[in-house]
Amino acid sequence: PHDFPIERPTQRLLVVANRLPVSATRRGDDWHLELSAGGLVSALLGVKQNFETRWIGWAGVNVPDESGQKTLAAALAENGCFPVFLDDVTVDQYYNGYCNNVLWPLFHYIGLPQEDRLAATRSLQSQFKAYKLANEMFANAVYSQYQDGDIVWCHDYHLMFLPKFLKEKNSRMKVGWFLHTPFPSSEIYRTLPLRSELLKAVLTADLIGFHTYDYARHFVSACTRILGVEGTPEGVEDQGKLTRVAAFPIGIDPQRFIEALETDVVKSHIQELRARFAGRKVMLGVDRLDMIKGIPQKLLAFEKFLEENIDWRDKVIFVQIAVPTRTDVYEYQRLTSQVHEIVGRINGKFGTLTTVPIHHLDRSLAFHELCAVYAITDVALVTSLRDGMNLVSYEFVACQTQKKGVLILSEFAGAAQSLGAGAILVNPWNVSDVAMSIEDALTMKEGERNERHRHNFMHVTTHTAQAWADTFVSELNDTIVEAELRTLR
Ligand code: ADQ
Repeated sequence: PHDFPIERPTQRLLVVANRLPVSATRRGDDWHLELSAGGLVSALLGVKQNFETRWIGWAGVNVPDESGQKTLAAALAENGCFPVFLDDVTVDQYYNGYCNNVLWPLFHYIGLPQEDRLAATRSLQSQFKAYKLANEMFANAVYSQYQDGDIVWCHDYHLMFLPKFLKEKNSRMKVGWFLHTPFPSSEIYRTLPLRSELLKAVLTADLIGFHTYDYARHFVSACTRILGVEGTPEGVEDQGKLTRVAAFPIGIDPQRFIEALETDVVKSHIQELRARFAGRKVMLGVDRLDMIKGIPQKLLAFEKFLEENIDWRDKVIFVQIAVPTRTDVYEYQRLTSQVHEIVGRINGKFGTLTTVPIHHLDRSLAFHELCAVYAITDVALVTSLRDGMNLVSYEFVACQTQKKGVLILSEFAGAAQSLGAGAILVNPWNVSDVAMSIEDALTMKEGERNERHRHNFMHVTTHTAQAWADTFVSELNDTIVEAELRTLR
């Protein structure tokens, strides 16, 4: 009966994250925008095909003047981005303070501020106030874009109050929330003052997602123990209202890496690096310089390996790329000096006139450089003390189509649950264990390397970022439909 397809309006997806996927720099009256190609950005480029996506978040710059705000908003709007303007005080209290000095360490089992972080504890109340206020500003920005039928997807620990503020504005809004970090055991979560308020706020969402089943389970038990609500196989139920809680493991866009390896720029970079490191096995670490990534522990393990394996001293090089982040937070400054000190000591001890065992870089790499260095690596070392997922391990696997190198992976990264069978799993706190794993990895036979790589490559190429985003969004749609049916019954 239909001779032509029925035109359905494309559903709109509002993605809300602390940071927009572009960074803005002021150039006189104009703005220069640069796409930051993180995991979340490439994941959501995929859903773009089915949805009209809009981003809402902070542009990472303080723009105090109204005319600057106007021109920036106009430039961003052309790229589907809508800014939240945060002043320096809010950034300090909300972002550096409550997000990065309280929630981030707590969710990664480092605990609440104490000793030298005690100064921050005294202002915890005011940081919490700023956190709520910032979340309200995000809610206003979302609401000014919102149209009936839109789906709102909130991201990460920065925005735990956002679902509540959005539902207060419009209870029919479809709201999902996804946490990119681990959710810790309820025994550590419950140390947080004002723990209930945060949980209640998140529970107003329709769907709550985590990387692993364990994080989801920890969240549900925090809710049942602290709020006294009921945990069900589907999520959390409070007086007849169900909030769906489930695991949605993220992935990468593997094609982007596989295709890059075929480009001339990456190929010539691979040649250069091969020549530079000729005659030596290459070990690699790529991390933000963060206390959760276990960089000092990994360096100590490498030191122990060199101490115990004299023959390997001039046959291996360890390239550690450590991007500085959150440089305003004291803990991160201290970590940088600690890492530099260990690198200096090891290079001093084992270096020769012509070479040093650790090649340490305090900076980020361009995409083509990153692909090349992943491709020439024999052993990747991912030794996070805790990590929501860890995409570096996925990216390494995607770039190893030729070499089939070995991945040493921390048990405490979410990725251990997906790449565990192909990687060598380690406890990063056990320096001897990691040192022995380095030896095993460097001497592993080709047959075993191929088999392990095959397993990991299969996972990385099937559990992609696009699949992750599609699953979350369609589950969110279904959750709403189910809820509506329940109210009709
Ligand atoms: P991150 O803690 O940032 O992410 P990760 O998942 O490894 O950790 O992602 C880092 C990204 O930054 C990767 O795409 C990587 O290529 C890039 N990157 C890191 N160092 C770099 C360097 N020196 N140069 C260039 N690029 C670099 C948080 C959580 C993780 C979770 C992700 C996604 O902490 O556990 O996997 O979000 O949910």
